[in-house]
Amino acid sequence: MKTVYSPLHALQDAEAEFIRGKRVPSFEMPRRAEPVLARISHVFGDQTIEPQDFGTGPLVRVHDETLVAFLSTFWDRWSAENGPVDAFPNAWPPPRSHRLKTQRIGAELGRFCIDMSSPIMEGTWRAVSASANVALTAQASVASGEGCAFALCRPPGHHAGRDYFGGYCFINNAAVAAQAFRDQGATRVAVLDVDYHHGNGTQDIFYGRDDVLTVSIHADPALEYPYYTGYADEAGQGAGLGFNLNLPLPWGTQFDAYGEALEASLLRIAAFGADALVVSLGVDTFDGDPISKFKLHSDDFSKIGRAIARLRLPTVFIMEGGYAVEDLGVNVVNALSGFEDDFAA
Ligand code: SP5
Ligand code: ZN
Repeated sequence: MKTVYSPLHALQDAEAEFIRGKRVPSFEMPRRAEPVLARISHVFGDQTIEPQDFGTGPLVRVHDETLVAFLSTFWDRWSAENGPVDAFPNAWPPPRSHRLKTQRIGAELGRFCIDMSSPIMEGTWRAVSASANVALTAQASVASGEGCAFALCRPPGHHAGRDYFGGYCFINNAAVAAQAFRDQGATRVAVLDVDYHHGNGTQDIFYGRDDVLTVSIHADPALEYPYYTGYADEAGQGAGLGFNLNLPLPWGTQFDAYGEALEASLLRIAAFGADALVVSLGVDTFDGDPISKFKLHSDDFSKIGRAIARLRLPTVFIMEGGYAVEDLGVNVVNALSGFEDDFAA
């Protein structure tokens, strides 16, 4: 399988995030890409390419222009006032407030940023736009008949919504890729999100639409980030009603129950009649993951890949979460090679 990768990801290098009041080293770090890249070249050989530059056009197809403008200009404004300090919000607009009246930089940060895990630093925009270009290059490769491709995206994307960012995510790489398929003539596109956390951003972007089916298998949001979305009763709205499927699962979930949710997801996607598939591939469902509580083993990721291959759809895999860095390469590549083994067969 062809992999798209950009070394610019390393420019997003957060020193810290805040968990339970504590400032801790960020779980989402540049080092995450290294074992994945190493395992890719070990298993697939030298099929790694650099992204092309698609500019911001494809990004504003799924995000508000205000978010894209904010992310691309924030650092210059912030660092002029505050010096080279990683930016975290310290205020958020409460419900029923005048969220648009102030243009003070910290206040603007609070209206776009939903949490304290996703600091903006000098290289953030270059890393984030490279990550989106990685996704778009993989999508273009699949659209031109490649069958499948892997976008080794960093930072990840699935928590970024139409007009907000957080959860280590700034631009929704999977949504950008899905929309690119639509804009190039695909009638129906499915996004399958297997990251441990609900793909709230992807859901948000496509919630009112029936041309992009969003399916997410994740930890029960009553227990886990992102807490406020990801429940089973969120089915879409308006024309999109019936085109969002959430499959929340309890802490401790092993492959038996996970596999059943996966089968239900694949049945829904097959019934939808998708022309193309985007997989938000998080492997933080691994039992050794430091921030998660599912119990999948490395060989279970091969099963996930093989199951997805049965859809026989042009497929772009987009890297999302996964924080057990030592095992990341094997887990990600098990999913990809499981897919490829059964896809070709
Ligand atoms: C892309 C992605 O996987 N983003 C995940 C963002 C999760 N941020 C909240 C982390 C909360 C961790 N709580 C458990 C602490 C265990 N020591
Ligand atoms: Zn995750």
